[in-house]
Amino acid sequence: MTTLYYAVGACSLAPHIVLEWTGAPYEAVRVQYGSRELVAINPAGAVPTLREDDGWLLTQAGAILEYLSHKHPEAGLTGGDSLRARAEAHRWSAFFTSDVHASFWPIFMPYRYTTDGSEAARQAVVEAGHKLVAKQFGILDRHLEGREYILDGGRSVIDAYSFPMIRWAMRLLPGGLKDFPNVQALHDRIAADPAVQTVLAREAAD
Ligand SMILES: N[C@@H](CCC(=O)N[C@@H](CS)C(=O)NCC(=O)O)C(=O)O
Repeated sequence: MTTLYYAVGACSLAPHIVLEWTGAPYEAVRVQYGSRELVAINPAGAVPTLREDDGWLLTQAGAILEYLSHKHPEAGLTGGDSLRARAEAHRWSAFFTSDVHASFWPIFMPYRYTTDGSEAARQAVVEAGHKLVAKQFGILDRHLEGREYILDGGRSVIDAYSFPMIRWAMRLLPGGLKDFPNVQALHDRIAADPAVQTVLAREAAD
């Protein structure tokens, strides 16, 4: 059986949702970042980490999501199979990995971005992070104008990828999503899905 190692509320929420969407059996194992258990499986100590029952391991959220979408084509989560559809899926996956996820790092770990240990310096880094996140959410919001989902081919793994990051923005941006109504609508659409509610309840209950 496929096993997903996840941490509550982390980006691993995306493959957790996708596994639920596929309807195939899987095991979700809650871990702590950097724990001995996780480092033994993934030396980076990070989630998501996916393991197949022959021992094959896959890390990196974007790669895991692409793998799951092609492993379960019947679930219809690739966003389309044409050359351009695949390129668009890759483009938006890279956007979430490199632009959106990375823009949260100064907020989550401001001490990594300054050698000044003062509270004022830490706060300045966090505020710079807020600006970066807002810039990326502005791009996503404009893209979503008039769309239900991120890719032309309908609901896809890329929507699942956006979901944990949208939740972070709701919690961490000073104005939440008030300037991003299309992102709010995407959030509400995904959050209303019964499979997503199942996963959120599981992560909250563990
Ligand atoms: N580039 C990796 C980043 C994974 C990552 O940093 N995940 C976070 C949770 S959202 C984590 O496990 N952080 C713990 C750490 O880096 O120590 C990916 O996209 O999968």
